[in-house]
This record gives sequence, structure tokens and C-alpha cells, in this order.
Amino acid sequence: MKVVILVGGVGGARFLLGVKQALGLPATGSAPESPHEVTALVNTGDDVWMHGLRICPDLDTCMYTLGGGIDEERGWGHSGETWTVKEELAAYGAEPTWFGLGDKDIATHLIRSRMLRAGYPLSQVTEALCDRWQPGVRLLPMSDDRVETHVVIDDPEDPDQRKAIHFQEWWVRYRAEPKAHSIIAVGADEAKPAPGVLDAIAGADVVLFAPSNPVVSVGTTLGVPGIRDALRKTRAKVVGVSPIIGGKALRGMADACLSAIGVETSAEAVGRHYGSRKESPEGVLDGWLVSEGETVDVPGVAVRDVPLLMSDVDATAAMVRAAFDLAGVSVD
Ligand code: FO1
Repeated sequence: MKVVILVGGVGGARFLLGVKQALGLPATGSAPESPHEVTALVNTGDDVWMHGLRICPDLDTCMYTLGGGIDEERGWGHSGETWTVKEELAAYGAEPTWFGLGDKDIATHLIRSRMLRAGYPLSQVTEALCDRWQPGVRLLPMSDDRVETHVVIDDPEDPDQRKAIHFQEWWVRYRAEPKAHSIIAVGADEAKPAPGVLDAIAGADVVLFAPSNPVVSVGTTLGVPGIRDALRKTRAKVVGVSPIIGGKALRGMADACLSAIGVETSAEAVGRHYGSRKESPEGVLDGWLVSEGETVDVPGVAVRDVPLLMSDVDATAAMVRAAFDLAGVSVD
């Protein structure tokens, strides 16, 4: 079975672990004999140049998580990490000092930055890095072109002014506290889907939206010209998993982002925001998995409620099986 999943970072990576288990794939490493093909379309709007290095948080989080190298408790970066270079940079007063660059993680960014400067596209860089990590799924950046999420906030130095800061500064330095007046994916309009993205969607047997941030992760990917149309055209069913449980965003900053685009923090509002493929002109969903006990109505979309907490891989795999079922596909 060909499965395509739109993912962001931490939540997306955990969801991919469940996809692998639901398909009987080993947790880490790849299984070339498996009849299943899994392609993750990964958000790159969080990507950022720092200290001369290109950082791709969502791609790296998926690669380390599926490759067995993630720091479980942080959800990003390497396990067993040290921070010597970060301390040295701080000793020089080299900004930004608020971003945690681990020593092992820096090796990834050095290789990526060198390959990008040599002219390799991000998708080929990712393939090269994954050769070591063997995530067992194909990790495709949504685009090889630079798309960066920026957030418009009140200028802390001058509250009468507004300024746009990079998503990483808003999320890491300011903990998403300053109200986001608007969120802009800079470069999205000129971006093209990375090679293989549109073919993967067209050839899929099922497409899933991980319970990632519907604005700055799945939303950014949907904003790459061509991807939304491909999702509306594919013969595969498209089933999303709500990132909102009981009106609360599980992790991260989904509610702060949703209010920036005027969408209420509820499974129903997010489902309607994605929209029905059949009934709305821009809609992309056929199915919507919401949390057990929630009654949600999304016109033109089949809604099912199941336990949605990704408390462990078994729980996540159960969610994935429910999504497959809702899409009318079965693994065996
Ligand atoms: N998140 C933090 O909260 N603090 C950090 O210092 C931090 C550093 C970092 C370095 C590399 C990387 O790949 C991710 C990193 N993240 C950090 C996580 C990152 O900001 C978020 O995971 C994504 O951008 C949102 O999904």
C-alpha cells in the first residue's frame, strides 16, 4: 500500500512511528521487502539560517525520531547531546544565543549547509542524510525552494509598531507568548513542490494529515502551489487527524496560530478549515478523526471519534488503523 502523510515536527514524527507500526514496519531502519511504501511530506517553513548553518527542524525531528536518534524528552535534537559549541558561541556573544544547537546536531547542519552551498537541492540533501539514519520512510521536503514562516507581533521595543520575526524566534525565544497578528509563509507563492511530491500524492492509496499544527505545519505544506490541487485530484482518500482534543491544542502553539488566522481552537473548526474535497471549492478532506466522545460536524466529510492521545506507539498505531479504516483501505 502507498501511504502519503503530511507532517510537521514533533507530533508528526510520533505519528509516523504509529504509521510504521500499523504497517508492520520495524520501528527503526527500513524493510526493503515490505509491500508498503510510506512517504512523509515534511513542512520546511520552520527552516532557518543560524550561525551560517541551515537548520531544518521538522525534517531533522522526523529523521532522528524514525532513525532512533531523537532525544525523547525534548522531542527534538539528538539523544545524549552536549552543548559545547553553543557555549562557545555564547562566549563570543554570537547571536542568537536563545536557540539550542547541540554539538551532534551541528554535524547534520554542517553537511546540509555544505551540500546546499554546493548546489544540491534540499530533497537530495535529505536523502543523503537519511542514508545514515535509515528512517524507513521517504522523507520529502514539501519544497526545495526557500519558504520561511514569519510571525507579525507587536514590537517589544516599540508597542506602537509591529514587526515580523522568524517563526523560530517567536516559538523558541518568546515561547509563542507575543500575540501573533498574522503568520506569513515567506516565499510560498514562488515555491514549487519538491520532486516526487505531486507524484506521491497522485499515486497514493491513502493520504493522511498527521495531528500537526494546522497552520504552520500542514497549513504551510498546503500553501505550496500545486499541493492542494494534487490532494483534491488524487484517487486516494484523504483523512486528517485532529490536533485539537477537547478544544485544547495538545502541544506547541496550535491555538496561538489558529487565532492568528481566525479559526477557533476546536476539532470542528479545524476540520471545516481544511474543508471537504467533495463539497468545498478548496477543501482537501474526505475523513476527519476526532477525539473520542466529541461530536463534530464537517459538511461533506466523514467524521469518526477515536482515542487520539499518542501516549505510546501502540496508541498511535491504533489511530492510524482507524484512519485507514475511515479511508476504506486495509493493511492486509
Ligand atoms: N525548540 C526549542 O524549544 N528550543 C530550542 O532551543 C530548539 C532548538 C532546536 C534546534 C534544532 C532543531 O531541529 C529543533 C530545535 N527546536 C528547539 C525545536 C523547533 O523549534 C521546533 O521543533 C519546530 O520548529 C516546531 O515544530
